[in-house]
Amino acid sequence: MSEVCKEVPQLAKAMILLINVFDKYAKKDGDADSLSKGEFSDLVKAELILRASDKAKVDEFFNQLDADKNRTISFPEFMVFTAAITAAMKKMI
Ligand SMILES: [Ca+2]
Ligand SMILES: [Ca+2]
Repeated sequence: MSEVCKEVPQLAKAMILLINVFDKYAKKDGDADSLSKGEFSDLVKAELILRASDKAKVDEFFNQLDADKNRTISFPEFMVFTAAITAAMKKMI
């Protein structure tokens, strides 16, 4: 393998990480395509610097993200969340 092939660009790595984190939590209930409220709560508590341990806050996030109101968070809905959180983090660092 050449040096070029071994080097995965940083942004691509970040994207793969996002997919891996989503999959890790989404598959817990057997439906790997979406996050239930419990899965979303576990993900937020374990994987974010910002501790959203407050149940009301998790519920608020969940309801805002669930754009199609089917009571689960799909990967595109999750990406809206990560984009918003990343933009908020940028203001803090
Ligand atoms: Ca699931
Ligand atoms: Ca949804």
